[in-house]
Amino acid sequence: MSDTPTYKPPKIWTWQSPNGGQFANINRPIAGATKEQVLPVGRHPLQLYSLATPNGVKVTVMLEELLALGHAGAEYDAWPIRITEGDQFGSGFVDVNPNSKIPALMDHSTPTPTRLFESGAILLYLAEKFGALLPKDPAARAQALNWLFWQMGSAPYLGGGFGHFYAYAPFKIEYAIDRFTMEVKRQLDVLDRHLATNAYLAGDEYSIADIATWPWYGALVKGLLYDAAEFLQVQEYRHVVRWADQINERPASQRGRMVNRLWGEASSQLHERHDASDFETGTLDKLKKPA
Ligand SMILES: N[C@@H](CCC(=O)N[C@@H](CS)C(=O)NCC(=O)O)C(=O)O
Repeated sequence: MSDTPTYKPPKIWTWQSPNGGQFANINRPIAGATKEQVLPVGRHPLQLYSLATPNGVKVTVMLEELLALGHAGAEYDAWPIRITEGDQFGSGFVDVNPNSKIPALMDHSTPTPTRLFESGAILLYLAEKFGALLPKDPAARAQALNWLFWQMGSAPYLGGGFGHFYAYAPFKIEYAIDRFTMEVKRQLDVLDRHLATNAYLAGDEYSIADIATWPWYGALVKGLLYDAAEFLQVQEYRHVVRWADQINERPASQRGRMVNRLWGEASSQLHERHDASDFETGTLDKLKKPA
């Protein structure tokens, strides 16, 4: 191994900020709000506070899929939370998600408003609320939940582990990159073996398990995450690639990935979403036009 370990942890860790890593300016060892910031509320019962990161788009894809299925009650307002500017530490956001991470959702249609955080919990809540995208058959439903929770437990190794050390850390550490590359390739192989004999993660039906997993592992094999397709030799996972290509074509999936996206091609960004027609007009364009 080419790295020589030089760091000897002190007896007591102290916070030395910033540490030079990308996003280091938003990392803190304490929870809670740092500033008063009221969240905007639009006209729909569902108010989403998010950003088009892999965890964020799970929810916008879900809402767009529900709307495509004809569930008008899934209409929503989506407000961007600029995590690099610390919006997740605003008092209003912390009231919705004490964990200060996107996505966060408020459902104002319940007798008292329901606050929702953790993307997996939000997907399950919406699937149950609308009776959609979660198989009704108990055995298939169990499979969907297995894979939904597999994703929730596995993706931090891909994002916080592999992605962090391969793409974002201020210097490359062979030990860390090796450790997390090994795990991510193992995870891809888990998916690949399952998708060799299953159209979707829960079997024949597209479900919240696929909606949760595509933005991480689907995007990875499509070369959309961490510029790591060659490094990981993603083409070897051909059943994952087949599944990723299939989901990539879904119009609701494409729409969902645009919502609260603040970077990339202008045509791929819809900063705020309040109505289905926003996809035609584009809030980015609206924001650019003089009032
Ligand atoms: N387990 C959470 C993870 C959410 C998460 O990590 N969100 C990131 C963006 S993908 C975030 O808000 N980061 C801001 C921060 O850590 O301050 C979920 O699935 O909802």
